[in-house]
Amino acid sequence: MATSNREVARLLGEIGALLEIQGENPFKIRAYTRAAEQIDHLAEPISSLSTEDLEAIPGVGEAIAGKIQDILNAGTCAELERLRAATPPGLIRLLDLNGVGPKTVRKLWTGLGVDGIEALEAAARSRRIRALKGFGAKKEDDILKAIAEAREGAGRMNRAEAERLAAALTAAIPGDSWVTGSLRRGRSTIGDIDIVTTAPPRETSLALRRIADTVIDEGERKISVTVGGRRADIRFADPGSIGAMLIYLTGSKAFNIRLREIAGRKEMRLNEYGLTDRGSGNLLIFPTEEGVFSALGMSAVPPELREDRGEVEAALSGALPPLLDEAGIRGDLHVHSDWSDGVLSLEEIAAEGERMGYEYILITDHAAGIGITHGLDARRLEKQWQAIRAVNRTASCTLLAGVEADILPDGRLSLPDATLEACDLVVASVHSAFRQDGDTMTRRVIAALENEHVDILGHPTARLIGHRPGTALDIGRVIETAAATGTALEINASPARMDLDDIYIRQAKERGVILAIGTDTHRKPEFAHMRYGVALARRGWCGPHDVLNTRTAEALLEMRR
Ligand code: DGT
Ligand code: CA
Ligand code: CA
Ligand code: ZN
Repeated sequence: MATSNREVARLLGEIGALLEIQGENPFKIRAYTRAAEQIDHLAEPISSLSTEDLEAIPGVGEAIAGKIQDILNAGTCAELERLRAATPPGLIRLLDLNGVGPKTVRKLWTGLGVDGIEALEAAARSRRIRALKGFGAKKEDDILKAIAEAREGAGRMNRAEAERLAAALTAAIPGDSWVTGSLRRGRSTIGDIDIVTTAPPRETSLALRRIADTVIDEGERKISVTVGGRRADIRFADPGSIGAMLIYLTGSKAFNIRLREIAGRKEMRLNEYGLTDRGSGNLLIFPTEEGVFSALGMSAVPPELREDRGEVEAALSGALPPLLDEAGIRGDLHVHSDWSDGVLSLEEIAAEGERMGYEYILITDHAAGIGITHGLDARRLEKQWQAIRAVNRTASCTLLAGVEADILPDGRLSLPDATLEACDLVVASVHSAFRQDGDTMTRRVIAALENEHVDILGHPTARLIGHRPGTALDIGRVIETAAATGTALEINASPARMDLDDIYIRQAKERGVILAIGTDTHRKPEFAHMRYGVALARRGWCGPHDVLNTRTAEALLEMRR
């Protein structure tokens, strides 16, 4: 397979970062990082470009064009290999830490001899980092936090991968089965897959052996396997007592512990089999979760809330919040067409919207910007509006004429105000210079929120699960500004992003900020990712009034005026 634009961009970016770690010429460094940004956003495959076209890309001169050719032919180039050989390999991994860029890595390396994540953690814990010029106690804290985050995220699946594997497992199991664990709770990332089944253990074991890579552990109560390189735990249960088992295996662990306390207060003991009365020693079993909750004197807690974040108290006092559900979603607020980097035509998008039962879809093609070579400029955007109007004449799902404008590194937007003003709704997002320090990034995003034409901040932290940490954005300040300016924050439902995540969604909601769920669809199957966004919104305690997607198209347009 041809080397993708993303891969070429990644390797050029690595050269730029290594040059910076090595303290080489700033102009040379800038050329590589600029070329990487440009190539990441090229509309056509870079392997199809002539040398002449290559050299026409800003930042790409004769020298870099030659290296791109080598990368396309061999997957690497001499310059990259030279730099890798000269740099401790652990240093490159430090760049994946939130808020750590090449400049920081260079200082840590030259100033403290830090050569990897362990050495960095030791330096932070022994308070040696604050002594470096330009660093302080806060930076030290941030570094420790980033290390903890990186460990937490390591090796976790995104929801799409986890769902695919869970579906293969439940299809193979000869009987009824239920997905539990973090997947059922709707978390943005999944450590392992947990399934409860009433199928007979022996047959289940035989069936699973046919699709599993390995069987890790097998017993009467449970079998653990790996499929597609990922772990799955399958628990056996009797239909008559599956209620307590579903609760136990759905978790979270913190929620389970709280539930046991509640049982204890009622002189009962809760485990995965049922409730035991302390006095009589009788075991009460339940065929449903609701039965268990009701015996504990509380309302049934929706799986997405089961994190011990106040939901247990709310369920005990009958005060669980009303939650958003998929049926209440009237439309998708982030969709790309073939006018930019999507593959669907406007007609196909309208047809898909109709199939999903949507009243509207907000078309948000990329606007031209730094690093976005084939985004729409004001003129093409106006052309697109005509095309949208034409589709709307016959489609039952209305296309809204939006745009995904770029928030440039200095906080300006990539389209003139007059164009933004003429859009139905404007999404603005960060697509470049992800490693800006926290203060610069926060000011950049706040500047965009303060633009009166921006309605929604797209994928606020710009993280890519498993590939790129979120930016060093101060989300608390962004939430304050969003509340003050009435700008919505996106819940980007792409399984690769899940951005904002649950905790921030809840903070935003509590400050009165409106959320906007968008799938960031580029191809047809991605419309279905809406359910991941709804689950995240529920995890953030959002009700129907907390998201824009439950409003009618008229109400959305009204909001603009
Ligand atoms: P993950 O896999 O890291 O995404 O998160 P979970 O929540 O799926 O966690 P996992 O797979 O370790 O365990 C599945 C459920 O089993 C968990 O949500 C609650 C329950 N569980 C696991 N360990 C314990 C424990 O030590 N005590 C209690 N009460 N429950 C546990
Ligand atoms: Ca799990
Ligand atoms: Ca598990
Ligand atoms: Zn975007």
